[in-house]
Amino acid sequence: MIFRYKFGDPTETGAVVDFEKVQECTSGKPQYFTLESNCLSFKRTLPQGVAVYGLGESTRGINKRGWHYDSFCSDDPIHTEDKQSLYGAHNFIVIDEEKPFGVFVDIPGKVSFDICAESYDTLEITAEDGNFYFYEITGESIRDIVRQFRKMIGKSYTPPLWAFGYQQCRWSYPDEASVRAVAKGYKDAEIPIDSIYLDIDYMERFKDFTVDGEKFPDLAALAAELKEEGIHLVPIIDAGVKIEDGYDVYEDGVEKGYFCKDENGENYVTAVWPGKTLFPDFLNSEARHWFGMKYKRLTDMGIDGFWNDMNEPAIFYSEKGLDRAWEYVENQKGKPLDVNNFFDLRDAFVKLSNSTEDYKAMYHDMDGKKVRHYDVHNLYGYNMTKSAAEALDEIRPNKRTLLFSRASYIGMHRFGGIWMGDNQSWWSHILLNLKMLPSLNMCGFLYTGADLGGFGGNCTRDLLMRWLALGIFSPLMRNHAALGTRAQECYNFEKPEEFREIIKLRYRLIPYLYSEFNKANDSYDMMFRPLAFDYHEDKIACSVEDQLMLGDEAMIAPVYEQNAIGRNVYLPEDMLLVMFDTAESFTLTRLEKGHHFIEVPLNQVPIFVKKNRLLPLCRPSENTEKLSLDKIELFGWVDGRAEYELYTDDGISKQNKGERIIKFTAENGRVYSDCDDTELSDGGVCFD
Ligand code: MIG
Repeated sequence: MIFRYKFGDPTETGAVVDFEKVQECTSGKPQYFTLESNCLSFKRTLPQGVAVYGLGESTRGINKRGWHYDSFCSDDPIHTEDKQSLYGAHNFIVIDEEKPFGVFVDIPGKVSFDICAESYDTLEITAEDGNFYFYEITGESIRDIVRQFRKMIGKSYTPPLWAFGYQQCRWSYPDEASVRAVAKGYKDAEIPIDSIYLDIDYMERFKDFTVDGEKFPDLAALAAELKEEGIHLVPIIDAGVKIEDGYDVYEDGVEKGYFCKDENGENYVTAVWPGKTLFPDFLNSEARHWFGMKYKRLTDMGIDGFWNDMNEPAIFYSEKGLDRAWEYVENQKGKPLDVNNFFDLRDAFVKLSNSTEDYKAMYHDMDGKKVRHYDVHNLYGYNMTKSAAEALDEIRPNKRTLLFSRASYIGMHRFGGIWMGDNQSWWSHILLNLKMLPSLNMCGFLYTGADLGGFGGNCTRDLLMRWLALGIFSPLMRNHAALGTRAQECYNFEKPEEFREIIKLRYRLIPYLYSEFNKANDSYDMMFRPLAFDYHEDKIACSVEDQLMLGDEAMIAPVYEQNAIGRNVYLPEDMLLVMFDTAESFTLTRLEKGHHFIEVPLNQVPIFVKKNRLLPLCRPSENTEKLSLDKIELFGWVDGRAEYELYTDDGISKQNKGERIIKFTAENGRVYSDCDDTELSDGGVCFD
């Protein structure tokens, strides 16, 4: 059951699309919370041990209890425990009481979730302004509540199949030659790859939808040349539009009035990479369509994937803010500096970036209604991505485009995926990557992944190896690194053949991952789940925060500590351990429910398969285009009978995806399928 309470006069965010099961409650008094008189703050006492799940992209644990989170899309590249906000605003939680229930706060502005941080047993949700919808969802289990929520917010974005291939990014590959060198590097090392990214330097002076003609004299030809090798080029699009005379996107947008304004209706001048910029008013439907259609300039060059960046929006400074800072500094000149004004002086310019003052001074025209940016802040990146997705639907009808964003809000999951932003080359960020996967799945984000190897800082070989051993399971598998950091392409490390094997294993897994992705999407379910969701009666399983269930077949437990020879793994039931030492050679071990220390050498990847389930792996290939289902190897521990239904489709069309299910069965010591074109091998199956 879903109950909705309306407070004030909420802005429609578009997060919810299916109202069939939603019951409007006019009482204004939620069942599970006590409401403070100002109607902004909801409180509930949580007995010790009650876990809270959700909040999508955020710091800390899978169980969110014990910290205060703020939903406010933030450009913050240091994802440490003390942080309260990251790039996304995902206001959905499930409280695991005896009768579990879910809460979704549909508010375009800031809302905070103090989950037993201030007071050890109090959950307090506080909205900053009084206009929002508050949803309470009841159900039989956590998973059931998540499914109801997901159905209410609608199906998730589905990328093309090639977006499940291995992807290489860097800030930046600044010219044609460096892009070709990456393609060659992978080819020479015989490491499979499906795409190479273009970061901001491909543009002419960082202007959206332009290409620097000197560094990339013929992008269309380059895209075509790479596509011959099965590699897609994926350019970045930034939110800010450069102010430059003669730049048509700027001039046209100004003329049509499509940029964010100040209080008096003048364009709000900010600065980002291109220098002075204006922000398109993505909350205006005409502006949205106008900006989205610009992607055609790149699709006309054969581009079929994009990533949207800086759309929290990230602001280096605003013209007005800078004026104020100078004024302050000039005023201080010559004055004695004491402990108070010294720090103010020192920070005068630092504070200019991503400042609340700017968010409060910027305005949108929401189809006739003037709205302060700050109050709808969390909808900005969402609507940038919606702008692209809706236009791409027009530009490339019935074809899927790879599209993901940095900032997001629930609802955006229907239009694109997200990546987890600027993480660091830290061991702890492998674990953070793992923990975000199920939380994001709860909130509708299925196409997601972190910058493998870490964005900031220098990555070591062992870090990348271990991180890839997790990354091979996430739908978005992209290696990305920041400007000035050590080269992070796999072939730039010693023994590239060991990277080759791990990535080849990814390609063997793609049919399964694609199948589980689509099944999860179709049934509003989670592809990655905490053990607590599946083994709720098992206290130990409920406390596991470094393993995940993947689909209904597998469990993953990556090594995330440097110099570790292996790790402790908890098995909530009997499972088959498949230890891959290369993509195609492995050992099988039957393991009983309970605690195990599993040795995992650096180049190996463990996958745990539940008893009487089957995991189908195809042959490795150099890219997804060459991936075939002709030969499937099954893995599993069969005591009786096991089945798997593999979802397949053409991997590219939108409507009428041409679905086909191939069924595999293992029983009585043999395996078979209902598809004559697939040759099966049972090398990975143990029969009892
Ligand atoms: O302020 O385009 O998160 O992936 O490489 C940095 C340069 C801007 C932030 C993105 C990152 C990208 C970088 N961008």
